Amino acid sequence: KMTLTIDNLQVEVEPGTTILKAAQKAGIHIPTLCYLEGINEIGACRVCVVEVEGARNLAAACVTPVTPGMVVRTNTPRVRAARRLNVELLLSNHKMECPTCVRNLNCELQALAQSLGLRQVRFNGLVNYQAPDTSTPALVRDPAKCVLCRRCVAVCEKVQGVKAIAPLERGFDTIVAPAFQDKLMDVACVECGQCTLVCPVGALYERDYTSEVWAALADPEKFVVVQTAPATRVSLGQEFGYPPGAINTGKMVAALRRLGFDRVFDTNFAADLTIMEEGSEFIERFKKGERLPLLTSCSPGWIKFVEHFYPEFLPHLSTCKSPQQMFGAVAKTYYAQKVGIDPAKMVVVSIMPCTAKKFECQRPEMRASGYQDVDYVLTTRELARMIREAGIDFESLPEEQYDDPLGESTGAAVLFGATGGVMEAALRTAYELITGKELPRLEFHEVRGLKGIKEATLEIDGTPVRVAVAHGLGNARKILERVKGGEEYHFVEIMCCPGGCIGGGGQPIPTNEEIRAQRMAGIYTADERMSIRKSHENPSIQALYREFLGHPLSEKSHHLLHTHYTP
Ligand code: HC0
Repeated sequence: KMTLTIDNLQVEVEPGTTILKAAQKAGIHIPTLCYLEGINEIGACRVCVVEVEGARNLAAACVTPVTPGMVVRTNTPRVRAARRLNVELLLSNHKMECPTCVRNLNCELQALAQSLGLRQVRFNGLVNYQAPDTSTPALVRDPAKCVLCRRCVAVCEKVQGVKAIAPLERGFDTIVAPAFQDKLMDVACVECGQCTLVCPVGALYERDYTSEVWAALADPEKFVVVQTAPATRVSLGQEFGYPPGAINTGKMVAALRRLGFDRVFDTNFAADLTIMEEGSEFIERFKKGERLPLLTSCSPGWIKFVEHFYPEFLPHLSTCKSPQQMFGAVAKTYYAQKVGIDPAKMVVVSIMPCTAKKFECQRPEMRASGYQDVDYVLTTRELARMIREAGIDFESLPEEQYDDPLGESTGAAVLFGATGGVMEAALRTAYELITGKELPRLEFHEVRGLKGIKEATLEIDGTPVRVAVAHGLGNARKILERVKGGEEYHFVEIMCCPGGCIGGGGQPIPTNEEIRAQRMAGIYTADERMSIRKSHENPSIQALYREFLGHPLSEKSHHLLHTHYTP
């Protein structure tokens, strides 16, 4: 331990601690912008400068380690002037269109300018007015708003291991972009949107489809059906002042009805369906010892990652489409027939915590119904915008129920929203289908929690089944390398985003480690609250097989619910 003085307070910390961390310990807030704990600690923006006694220059608190007896001042005229000047310079080459910016009122630069008392920008810097990159169906990159903090670059490289973007050029010409300033569409970007979660400003954000959805809702010819992803029910509330992880399923359903959707259904229904199909696929492959480990296939950023970086693993992917896509295919066939609606007039909208789902629904493989199975994907953030635009008071909404039958689901399905959930849901069903016995305990704690890689060996009927779970593509890479190195697993769940969908790139901002943990707790509570907690016990799924599909892995199932990804 060592002692230093910050603003006349004695602080005791471990050697190697930064001034920023030491100040936090003392309850002193030092503003930051480029700093992202453990991911981007580069001292680039110089917003966190402080005075260190005896030093000539101001020090960036986020990267300067403390020394014994150090005397730090965080709130002097010189410090305040420097911080203001640094932010003023950032604003001088920033496209300031705050009232119309997607991040207005949730922008770190705006908040900084306010908290530092900045009232004017005296300089005119060179703004990069290059047109925003709208080449992908999922993301928009606007260089004119970029403050070069490099948080997106760090997340893309260090957390996701993708490296789609980097700082290019020098000085005023510096730009964060794909190599050679190619379009995002033309590089190995997986469209996960983790960059949009860490961007402090409006330089990276989701491609917005709200106007298309408003138009469909206003069209009397269209029958507009909506599905909500597992993770959205524990995150949407954050946009309306609820604590992260608060379970707002009923209010979300009520809001969607008030927006005018003709039917409000649940992706969780299709998650149960996925378990029936993927569980059966696993049992089949496990028995034959074929193409093991089976890799889950429901996370579209992960699929794109395999396609770009590990095509040799494509045969290992489950042939199951994701629940979002299974839902679309079932809605435009089974449900349309059941209620006598022309699928050509049906519009399927998804509310997802994910930006890559926007890409997924436009993939050519996803037209099994004869139409594009899912028409539009809105992120949790876009739904919040629609609710606000419609003038709906979220807090005073009643708790409403999903419509039948594609709204019925189980506790297993909601687990999909957190890392380990698909595995746990699959095990609940696979165990009972293999053994014919009831599970002695429902929870598989081995695959829960936020640890990057989770491994377990479970006994099913005396046979050891070795499973692994990874979230965040950096961890996915590690697992795939282990498999290449000879490590034997039978079943591996991979989710593209840290934490799984609760940490998806379309979730409310901020999304950080603490918030992920809170949303994860919400997911487990939501599971406990369900009266049925195993996918194979969902009566509406049983009816779907009885009335339409026949049985899991039937010909019809294969046609509608499965696909193949080819290199
Ligand atoms: Fe997910 Fe899904 S669980 S990917 O994370 O499998 O996005 O929430 O909707 O499709 O169900 C996202 C979340 C989904 C799908 C489901 C899966």
